[in-house]
Amino acid sequence: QELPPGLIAELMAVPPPNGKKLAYGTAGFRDTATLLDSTFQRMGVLAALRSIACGGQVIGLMVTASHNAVEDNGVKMIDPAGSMLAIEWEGHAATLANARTEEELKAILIALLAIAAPAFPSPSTPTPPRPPARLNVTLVNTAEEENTLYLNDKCGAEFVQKGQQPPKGMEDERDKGRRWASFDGDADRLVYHFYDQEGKWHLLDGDKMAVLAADFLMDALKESGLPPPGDEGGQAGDWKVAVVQTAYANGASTRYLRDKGIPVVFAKTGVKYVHHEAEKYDIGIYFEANGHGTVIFGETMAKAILSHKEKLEKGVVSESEVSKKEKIATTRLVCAQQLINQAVGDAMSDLLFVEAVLRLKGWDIADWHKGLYTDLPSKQLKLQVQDRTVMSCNKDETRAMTPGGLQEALDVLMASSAVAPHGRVFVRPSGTEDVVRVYAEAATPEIAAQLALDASKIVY
Ligand code: NG1
Ligand code: ZN
Repeated sequence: QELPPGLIAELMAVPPPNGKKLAYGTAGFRDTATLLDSTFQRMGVLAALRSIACGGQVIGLMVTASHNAVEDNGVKMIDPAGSMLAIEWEGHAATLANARTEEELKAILIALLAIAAPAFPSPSTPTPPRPPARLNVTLVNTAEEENTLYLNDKCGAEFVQKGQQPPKGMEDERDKGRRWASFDGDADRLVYHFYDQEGKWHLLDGDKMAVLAADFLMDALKESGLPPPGDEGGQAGDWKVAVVQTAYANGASTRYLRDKGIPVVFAKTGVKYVHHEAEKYDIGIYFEANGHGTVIFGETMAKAILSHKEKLEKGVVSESEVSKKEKIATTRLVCAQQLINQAVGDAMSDLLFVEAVLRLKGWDIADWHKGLYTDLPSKQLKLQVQDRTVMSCNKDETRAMTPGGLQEALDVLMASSAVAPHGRVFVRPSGTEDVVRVYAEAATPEIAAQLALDASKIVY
């Protein structure tokens, strides 16, 4: 196997930045945009090699630093199933990104070509691209619209959710009652928002999606008549379904789920932790308040749903009103599994899922907003501290373990009658920024803001 002529020269013309070791982290390469020219070019080459290794299937390259400011940039590679790049290839990516001399580049590329296309590659047909589905959407804040618009600048899921404010471009939307969605730069976060009849703006965050999904799937599961797991005995309720939340989940959503008998478990903040926890269930539903999330179905459950559907279709079960209802509910479970991206939270498939559920329920966004629970007012702050590593938390990050005395002081705040009922505050060091985050919620926005402020004073 030979490298295409001119490739090395092209790559040598864009050298990697001096004195910088580039690393492929959990979210790919992330750095200041000016340092990543060579990396972007080389990831294009690596994507081609990875595609060869996957029998010609489509490989994705996501170009953005998610919700970060426009000066930051990032590039991560996505495998054909829509999941993160296979772990062995993360190392290849880093080696290629850091190769400096012509010889180094040549050696690594020849080695990768040999890995990607072993001497006698078996012929395989590439997957044809699927025809795009049509959805009638209005786009705002696009680059074409305005030359001065930057990614995530006064718009995007982070701006809307953390700031609890509408994005730029919504000024004329009052009175229209339309529903809007905000993604982040790499389209793995989704939040909804709208103006109500009175012209008041409302946010529907990840918690609202988790509850909508849980309600819908629990109803479908009950109505499907799906037999319990295992060969004999048992009850339909033996299937393990849970919603995984983080400490940032609005307390009203947790209460709503528990009141409905839907189990809620808590995991550490960050997609990898919540995803991992959700994998322990037959149906694991997870959404972070900021809009990351999805639903995953365990293998046994997925198989059981399919064989139940077959049985119903073959008429093994009698053709009654009950079985008609069961068929519809089972089809819904099958479709939900196909629509939702189970590899990773994905704003586009989450959006299609929400749209489908709303349509089936006959709900508009105001119904969704009012129909489940009312958010407790909350307030989040970011604190610049000298050394955030002195702070550590318990396993699900609901309590601060160090420095000593911090949690006790927060407990005193929460016990005060001024914040009762529903007052809750916690602090944790961010895993992605050099800050400590403070989250407070309470019965009114004023009390929540005061609670966050009082907690900040304790941290400083
Ligand atoms: P940190 O910076 O550790 O709070 C943030 C988000 C997480 C997750 C990660 C990226 C909040 C409060 N935190 O983490 O939910 O999205 O970025 O994976 O939104
Ligand atoms: Zn993102």
